[in-house]
Amino acid sequence: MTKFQQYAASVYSRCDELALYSQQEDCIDRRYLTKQHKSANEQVATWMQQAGMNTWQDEAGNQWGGYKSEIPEAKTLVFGSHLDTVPNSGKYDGILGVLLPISFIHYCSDHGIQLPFNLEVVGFADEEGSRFGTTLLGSRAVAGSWLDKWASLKDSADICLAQAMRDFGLDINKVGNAARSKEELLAFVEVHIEQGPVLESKGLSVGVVSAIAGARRFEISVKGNAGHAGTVPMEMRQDALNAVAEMILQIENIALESGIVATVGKIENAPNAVNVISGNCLFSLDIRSQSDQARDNAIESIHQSIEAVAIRRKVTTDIVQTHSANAVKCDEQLCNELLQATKQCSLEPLLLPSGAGHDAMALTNVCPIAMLFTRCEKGISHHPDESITISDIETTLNVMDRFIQIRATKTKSIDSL
Ligand code: HGY
Ligand code: MN
Ligand code: MN
Repeated sequence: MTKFQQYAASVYSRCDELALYSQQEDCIDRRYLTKQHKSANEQVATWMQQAGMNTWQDEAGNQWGGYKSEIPEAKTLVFGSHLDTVPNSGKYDGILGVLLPISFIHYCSDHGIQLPFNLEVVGFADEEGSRFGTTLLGSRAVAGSWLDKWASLKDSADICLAQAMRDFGLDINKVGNAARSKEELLAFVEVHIEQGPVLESKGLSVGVVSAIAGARRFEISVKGNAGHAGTVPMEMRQDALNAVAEMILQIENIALESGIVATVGKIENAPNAVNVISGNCLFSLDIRSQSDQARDNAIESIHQSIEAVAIRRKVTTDIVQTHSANAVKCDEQLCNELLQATKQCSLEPLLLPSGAGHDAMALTNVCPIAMLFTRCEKGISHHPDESITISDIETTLNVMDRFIQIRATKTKSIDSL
């Protein structure tokens, strides 16, 4: 048992509590600018206040908490992750990275611990992109890389982002005020479940992230010719769904050959009737790689393959890119400090890449970034079976504690120069 045992238990039970804020009865589904997002922000703000933090919500809907240093003009070390989820998600993706640092700060408050830098925790409002398709909206607002064209993004109910912000009580014209300056930030460190099997396979509770895979996302529409399932001969059909089926298998082959990952996760078909040949299809495509060049080469091959299928099957296509984030290397000094902190906890230090995307990617152009992974059972994520242990939460808190002590010592020595 360590000094963080009760704080770890609190993180674990609060993940259960936050899971209740969902737009679906039978699974976790919390999306940007919904009433569940608002309630989750309010609940997290309450926990932040109980931890002795002052709280505010920024103009993009991100929830913030601050634990100020007594040193005037101190710079700020930010921890955080996202509070939104994918549909039918687990309880820990993003959430752990918000609740764990809040509990660490609660420990600091309880013990009157003062630091030579401010600590802040942010709950980003939209990392998954589940509602509007484009991801990292909250963190890109903080990074000052919000795009005006996003105002017209629409959700499945045809509500545009600007209207959804108004309904939430935000003004999209003020989202620029959410941007933080380079001068005030020391670093951004994101604690996150690994969402993969490596830590578990090595019997490790935590790992330090070396780099985050780059991603590009597309929406691909395929237009054929609807028709009677009984009367149109096979050789005369322009079947959109069959064309998409062939495209998806070709995408899978290209991904296997090029060592990248490609996922078609969403598909819509119209008119979607048992006795009607498909006339229109819309499907998503998510492509990732640790190498932007490998990713982009594979995308070029995929585009060519899609066009070849379309010509042969006499259907037309329209490919729209909805997201692009290049691969990001984590800050070397921060990684070394996290590895050192891991060793100080008598744990085997491990540096590993992240195949998943994270908010930290967006912050890399305003401050140095790093990530600390916590083991999750069987690497399962984006699924209700996502699972972690209180013991691994406690270990992560211990590593965070050591990391902050390393940082504080360095900051004091720099300040004393
Ligand atoms: O899709 C991802 O990599 C992240 O979970 N948003
Ligand atoms: Mn996720
Ligand atoms: Mn995540």
